[in-house]
Amino acid sequence: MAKIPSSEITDKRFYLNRRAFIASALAAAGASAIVNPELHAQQPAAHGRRLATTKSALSGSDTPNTWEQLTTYNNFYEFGTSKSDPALNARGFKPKEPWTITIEGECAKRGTLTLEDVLKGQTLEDRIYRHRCVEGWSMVIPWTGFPLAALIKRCEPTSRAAFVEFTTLLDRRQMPGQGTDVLQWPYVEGLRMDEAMHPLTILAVGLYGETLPNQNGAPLRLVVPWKYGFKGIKSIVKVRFLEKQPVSSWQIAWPQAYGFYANVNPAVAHPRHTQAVEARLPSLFQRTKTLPFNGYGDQVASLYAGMDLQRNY
Ligand SMILES: Nc1nc2c(c(=O)[nH]1)N[C@H]1C(S)=C(S)[C@@H](COP(=O)(O)O)O[C@H]1N2
Ligand SMILES: [Mo]
Repeated sequence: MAKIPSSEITDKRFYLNRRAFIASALAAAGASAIVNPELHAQQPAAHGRRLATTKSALSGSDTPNTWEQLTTYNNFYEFGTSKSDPALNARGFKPKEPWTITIEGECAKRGTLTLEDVLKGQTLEDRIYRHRCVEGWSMVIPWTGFPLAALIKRCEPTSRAAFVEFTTLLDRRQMPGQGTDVLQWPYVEGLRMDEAMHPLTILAVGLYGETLPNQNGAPLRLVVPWKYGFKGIKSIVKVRFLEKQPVSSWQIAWPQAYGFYANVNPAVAHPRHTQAVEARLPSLFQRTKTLPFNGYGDQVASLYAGMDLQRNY
């Protein structure tokens, strides 16, 4: 049997005890206060470094989920497939210093940039965005980041660049989920150039004005608020400009369920989950109607004028 470090055993015990406690507390409370137990199954992330930020005019005004909720309920399959796995398994992840991003493809400035280079002279903004996962839950997340457009301009894409592809770090030693075949690794996502240049599209480096916790995609991840959460690729190490539409890891895994566009659309059901309603976490049963483009339609619907969004899901 593989040796389990004692720290992990302690974590596991903490987790199981906490679960049992929550289960009995829920039973005692009756069915009235149904909170998702996975939201409390792990310790929240340690706080990061405070960033110098300004509030963005593009920030929403919904009340954000708590730090605890946002750092204990995650999808990051590199660290396991259950919502509470990343908080536990990403704890030891050490993003390489300096973090480098390779710039490839149809652009003048191919090469590598460090994250420090990218952030030099860049204003960091706080933006509260709604987040909708295709699985039917939603949260409100106070990101800290900057427009993806700022990085793209600096790469000087050629006139042939019609799409941008992003790739997550591949590191089997630090990312145990990459030893499984739930997805093709490394995780790959993409955007059409106009989507990538849209002012709502950001690269996030922080949460609540502090550096990103590992489980949320440290040190750099994509956020596209009108699309399903899976477009928001984490721990990005490569940006590539392409003439043709790239193929994402989720399209490879299940093309009927995960399209390239992935615009939030209550009228197009996923084979396993309705998209008409969502559960706003932490409550599992407080359902609200899902809005087209996750409520950002006024700002982005024109990008898709004339497109059949039933076919281009
Ligand atoms: N590399 C990578 N990025 C990823 C994922 C993943 O498994 N691996 N999961 C996606 C999904 S399905 C969602 S809903 C969001 C979750 O982001 P959060 O944990 O910060 O809420 O990350 C997305 N980005
Ligand atoms: Mo998701």
